[in-house]
Amino acid sequence: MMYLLLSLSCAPLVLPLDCSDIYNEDSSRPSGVYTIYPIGATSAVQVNWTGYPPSRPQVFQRRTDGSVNFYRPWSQYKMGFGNPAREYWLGDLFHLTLRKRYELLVDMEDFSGNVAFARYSSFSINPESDGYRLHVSGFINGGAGDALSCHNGQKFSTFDKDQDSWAGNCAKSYLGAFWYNTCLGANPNGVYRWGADGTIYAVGVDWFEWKGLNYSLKTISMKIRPVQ
Ligand SMILES: [Ca+2]
Repeated sequence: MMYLLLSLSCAPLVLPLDCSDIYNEDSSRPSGVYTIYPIGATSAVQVNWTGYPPSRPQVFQRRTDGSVNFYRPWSQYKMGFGNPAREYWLGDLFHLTLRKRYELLVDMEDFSGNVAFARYSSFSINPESDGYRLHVSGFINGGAGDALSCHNGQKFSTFDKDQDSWAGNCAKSYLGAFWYNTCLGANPNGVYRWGADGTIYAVGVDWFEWKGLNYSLKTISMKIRPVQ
């Protein structure tokens, strides 16, 4: 019994908040899927740990091949879904961005092998009680242009929770879930299509300032990293 008590008292009590905490604990860990705890022991979330130093970003959204359906209700976007190693949405970004200051990097690729990015020096999300409202600023152009600033200050909307600034329902009209305004400059959670497709306007994985709203990207990922 004494041994058990000693073992418990010596057990590591620090749970990782994010990937930088995983790195700080043991930088030699291999790449793979690890568990983080954004708000404590009962908040386990799986993330894809790349093994890079903590200055490298942590992905919270990724599209790569259309393998996951992103047309999902509020409860799914709150909880997270998909496969951390491929296409996924991490869920509850409020708690992820609560304790540190973060910047945002959006990487994208078209079906011709061209790549571009958009970077934002400040990124945070309000609690669910305020609709996971987006705060993004400090745009830096990596060739993609700025399709996100028009979403700044908006609440998150899904087809079953219309919190956009349009009289209609942006999530239903554009088949995604996002911080829709009236409605969109970017639709990263839209329908996965294969490049140029104007059959149904603006329902694809679009980034207006780079490829327009009738071109669905091959890949897009949204990732954050702590800033000093
Ligand atoms: Ca509306």
